Amino acid sequence: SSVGIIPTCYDGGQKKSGVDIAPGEMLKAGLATQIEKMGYSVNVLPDEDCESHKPESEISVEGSNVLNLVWTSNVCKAHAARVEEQCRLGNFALSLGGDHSLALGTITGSSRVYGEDLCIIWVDAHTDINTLSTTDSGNLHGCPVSFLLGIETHPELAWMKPIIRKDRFVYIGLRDIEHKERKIVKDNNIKAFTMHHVDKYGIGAVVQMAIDHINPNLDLPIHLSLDVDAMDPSVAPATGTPVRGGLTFRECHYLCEAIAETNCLVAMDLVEVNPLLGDESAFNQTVAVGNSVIRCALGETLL
Ligand code: DIR
Ligand code: MN
Ligand code: MN
Ligand code: MN
Repeated sequence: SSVGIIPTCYDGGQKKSGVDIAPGEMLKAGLATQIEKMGYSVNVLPDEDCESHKPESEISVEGSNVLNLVWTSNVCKAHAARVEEQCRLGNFALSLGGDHSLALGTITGSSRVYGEDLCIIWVDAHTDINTLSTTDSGNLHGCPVSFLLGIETHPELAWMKPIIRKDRFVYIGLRDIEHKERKIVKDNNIKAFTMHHVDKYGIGAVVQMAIDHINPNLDLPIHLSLDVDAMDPSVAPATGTPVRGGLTFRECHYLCEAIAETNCLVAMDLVEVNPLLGDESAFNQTVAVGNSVIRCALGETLL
């Protein structure tokens, strides 16, 4: 089988530069060859030219301090088409970001092919479910889930036509949830496993419960959206918004292995690696762990 690696070096969904050089660094560290060695054929697509998608002027949204709405929309629309193409070819669609606003495109792309069957596992320290009116930071990487689940919409993002079902969406790894986001998660009945649940039940049971919730018969396609900040900063330090108390090295690898074991995984996002945050060893460590969890999700460590 084949893996399409789709790099999009976008950093406009948040304010720290550096997240845009992650795909290049992950590829330089050997990601494509590593996946080839596992027996896949790998097609590395060119980097998206994000600068060319920058509008002459941004729009402002009333009652919102959102930044880069048009730019993010343009980049994600282009990225969605590339993910869609890989899925249509029957390839595993591996998106390398970039910040997590890219998920507006990644999941729209896969859902165009897999429709309402598509299940999402969102692994993150954060819920990323702010709306245009609840976001304090104005950073769109804190908002993609609200658009994907149809909780928020904006004419600029009308191309998304979100069809992700709330009962086929689940969080794992949460520990930094804003007050207004908590209300959105509860009001919409979205299944969420926080780090509290990981401590209480163990990662094995949490992943089992998460998969049982979205895909009990293991007959539906799964898209894994993995924000490296889900991992503990001691494991993945080079990221824009580290939060202590995250998934250990093995917990995150186990999670990816368990998802690989379902044979349902069709697409994955690896986002929020920022090689410029921290020293060289933090950088190398985070790039390496990013590549390592990707290989696990593709089944590397399974017998
Ligand atoms: C915060 C931080 N909740 C925000 N979010 C994220 O800006 O909306 N950090 N996603 O990675
Ligand atoms: Mn930049
Ligand atoms: Mn996060
Ligand atoms: Mn995120």
